[in-house]
Amino acid sequence: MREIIDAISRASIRIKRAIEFGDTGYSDHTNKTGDTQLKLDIASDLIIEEEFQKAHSVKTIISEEKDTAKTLHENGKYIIGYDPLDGSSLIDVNLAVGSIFGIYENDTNGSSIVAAVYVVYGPRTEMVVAIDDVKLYRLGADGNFKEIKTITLNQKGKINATGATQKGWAAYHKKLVDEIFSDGYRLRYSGGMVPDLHQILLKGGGLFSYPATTDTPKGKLRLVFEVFPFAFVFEKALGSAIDGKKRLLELKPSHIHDTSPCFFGSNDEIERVLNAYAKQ
Ligand code: P6P
Repeated sequence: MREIIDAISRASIRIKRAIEFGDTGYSDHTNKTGDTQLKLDIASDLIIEEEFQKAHSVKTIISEEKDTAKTLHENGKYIIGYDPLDGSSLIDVNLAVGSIFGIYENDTNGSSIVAAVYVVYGPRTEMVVAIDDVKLYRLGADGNFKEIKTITLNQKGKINATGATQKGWAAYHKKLVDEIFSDGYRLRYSGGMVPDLHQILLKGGGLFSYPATTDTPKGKLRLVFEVFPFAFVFEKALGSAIDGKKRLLELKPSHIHDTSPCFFGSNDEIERVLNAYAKQ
């Protein structure tokens, strides 16, 4: 696992430079999910693939920016599902973005994830590694990541990050959101999954929701590259992650780009979601 984290560290330093000084224009390609790829999406994906080539424990990589899985080392142990540059369209307005990695054994079912890593490219470059617990690292002036602290969520938080277009929300979802705000929670939502969830983790808790909507009945966020890795992080940080009714890590994707409605948060807030969705 160490060589995988080292590969991600090297890749993140290269991606950080590409974000700061690279071409933020669009390519003439679209990914499997139909997103028009930024040149930075493709560049970040290539950087990560190059660094994983040096890690012989990586058997297969599955990227949000690739149509199919790619085998790197036949005798490798791990499958890595990753989103090389999540929220990349936010770079044009100078908001934080991130890279997300799920490390799996045998297959990419939620129950097969054994570690998760994400990197936030913001005012500072920070990496969070979840294996047995959740540790925060920060990139220093010397070009090395230094451990800062262990992250754990409180039982209850103060932040409500409400994803998806509101006109597409179900009435019971809108009622849940309004009730949470009426309890004094503060709206914190940038449209970037990585910084939005990182804020909840570092501020001690709250709720991030990306529900099913009329235009995205299976939600928008991808199980293998985004949802399972963050579900693993939140559970290891003593929080919870559900699809509205069950643990996200109990799900099995029907294909590598499959999506799910998702809720990540402190246990009190997730309990409120379960109660609101149980009646539906
Ligand atoms: P919406 C970015 O495009 C992304 O995939 C996630 O990073 C983010 O959480 C979500 O989409 C935002 O989607 O529909 O709320 O703008």
